[in-house]
Amino acid sequence: MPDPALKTFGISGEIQGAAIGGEWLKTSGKTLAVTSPIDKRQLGAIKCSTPDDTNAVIDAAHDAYLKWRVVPAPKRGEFVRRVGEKLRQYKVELGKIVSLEVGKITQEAQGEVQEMIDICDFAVGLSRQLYGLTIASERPGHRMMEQWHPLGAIGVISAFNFPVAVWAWNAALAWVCGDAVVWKPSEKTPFCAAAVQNIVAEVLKEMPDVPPGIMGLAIGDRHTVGEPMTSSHKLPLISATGSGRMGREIAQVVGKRLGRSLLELGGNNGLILTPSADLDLATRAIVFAAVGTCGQRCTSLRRLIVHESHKAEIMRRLTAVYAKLKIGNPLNEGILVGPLIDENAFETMEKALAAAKQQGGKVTGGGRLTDGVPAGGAYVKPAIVEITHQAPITCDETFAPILYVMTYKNFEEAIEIHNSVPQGLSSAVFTSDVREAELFLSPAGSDCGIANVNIGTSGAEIGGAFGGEKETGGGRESGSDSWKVYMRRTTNTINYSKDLPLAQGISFDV
Ligand code: UN1
Repeated sequence: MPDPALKTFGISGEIQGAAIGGEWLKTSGKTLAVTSPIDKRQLGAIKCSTPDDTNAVIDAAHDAYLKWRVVPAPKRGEFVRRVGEKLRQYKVELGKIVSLEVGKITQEAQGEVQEMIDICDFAVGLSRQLYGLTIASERPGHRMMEQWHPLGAIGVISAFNFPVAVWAWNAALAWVCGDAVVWKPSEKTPFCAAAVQNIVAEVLKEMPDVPPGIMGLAIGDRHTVGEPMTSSHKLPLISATGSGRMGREIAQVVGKRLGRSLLELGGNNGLILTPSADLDLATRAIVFAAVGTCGQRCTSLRRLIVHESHKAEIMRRLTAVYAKLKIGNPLNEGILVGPLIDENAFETMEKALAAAKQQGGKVTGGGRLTDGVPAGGAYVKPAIVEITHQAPITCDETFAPILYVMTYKNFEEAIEIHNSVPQGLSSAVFTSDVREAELFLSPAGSDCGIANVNIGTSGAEIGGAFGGEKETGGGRESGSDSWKVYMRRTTNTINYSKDLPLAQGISFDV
């Protein structure tokens, strides 16, 4: 019996692995069993996309783009508005599928769907604000301006941990910008993607003038889906979320054909806890960021850089909260931490903790939890590791609830420790001292794409640009002016005089 939430979206048994709008292709790739991290229960199966299927989706997206690009942007916004409406309607059911496939607690799963709704709203407004500049020309009787035009079909490669929101950040913007979208979801979350495909298909049905190919989906591995996408000239932008290894590979393939890539890769997010910090606020922020989503957000807090005067007190508070954390079936009311995505993730956590111990770390917590949790899932006790910042393991992003706690003596040193890792996604300082706060946000402060004051590292709103520097890949998605990467800019100079003066005062009489 399929879960009722899956039934809502017509998902049961084995489904096809590729779709163009509401039409599911007859895919013939390998069969992939879809299981839930909650209890290893099989939810169904997918017949994956072959390279030919993937190319069919890309071709359809390209053809759709040719039509979509000339639809007025506010009309494109109307399509996105309706997608947002449908998402409101299906928030609970789609959230349930996110919980089933990722193991997120209900609150966080629905929060993820809310991010989709929010970015749709943002994009609808944006559809009337794709502004270009007018520029003063140096020549008499001339006018200069810039216009933003649609770019093409966009490839979106998303990760398991935010299986629907990150796609929406890209798709909602891409659509109002006049682009089509081809989506490769994680193989761990194919039903989330199938559900979203069917939700958007309902809107396409209501709006027969919209070319269905703007919503393309191909499910499969890097060979059958990823590579056809990254190497296709019909996808001028590849937006990818995932590991550093994956990002490097994508950047090379896309770079080779001089395409654009928007990369959102690993984070190794730090929080500086200063002597003037409000410890009540900080404790709550640290716990949510470190153990929320079982430590599997790109923005999860991994490093707590605490002033030595607060070390004992914050350890006392954190260990007390950790001891009573409700860990278990994420669908149950009151549970705050669900399972890791799979056994591999568990092994990776175990290895990181072993390395931390070997490098002088003192580990509290960690290890498998078997009592009071569904059998089959990889449930763990979140770990706190007291360790020096010189320990190499603290430079790794381990997708699990491990919090490294390290101390500092003066604020400049704290910033140095903070910036000493290869990644640069999210960061935070807890302080009541305006000088420390401003220094942290200044050019000499945090080197991350996201820098917060008295807020944790995770749980960013959609209105800001999301992404980071260094090995995080440099991409920016979601709010602010991130939309510009989904468009091409043209600079136009118009001569309304009866002369032909050349720029730079050049005379060239013929
Ligand atoms: C991610 O983990 O890839 O800021 C995205 C956050 C969420 C998005 C995380 N809004 O934690």
